[in-house]
Amino acid sequence: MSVPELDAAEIEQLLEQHSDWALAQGGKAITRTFQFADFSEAWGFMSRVALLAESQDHHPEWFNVYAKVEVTLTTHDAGDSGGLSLRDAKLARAIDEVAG
Ligand code: H2B
Repeated sequence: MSVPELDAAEIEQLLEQHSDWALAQGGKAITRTFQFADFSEAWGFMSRVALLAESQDHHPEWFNVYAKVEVTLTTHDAGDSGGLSLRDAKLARAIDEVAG
């Protein structure tokens, strides 16, 4: 079922509240890169985020190399062909809290 897409003002607000995140995929996603001390810390972060994501039934796209984790959030079910929704804002907030 389709999820409402954020409008331009809501996306602007999201980026203001989560200033470490940037728009990606032509405005249909947000992305943030996390740099940790080592792989163990990066994987610990990913483990915590994975549990949160599963509990929210909303899952990140991510890429990990050693201590770096690139996270992309988008809602596949938003609008006609995917986009940003409140689900992404909620998960971004939770991820920021995990990262501290
Ligand atoms: N994660 C993300 N990032 N976008 C979605 O649209 C999405 C998801 N949809 N996780 C969920 C699961 C959907 O497939 C299930 C059926 O609710």
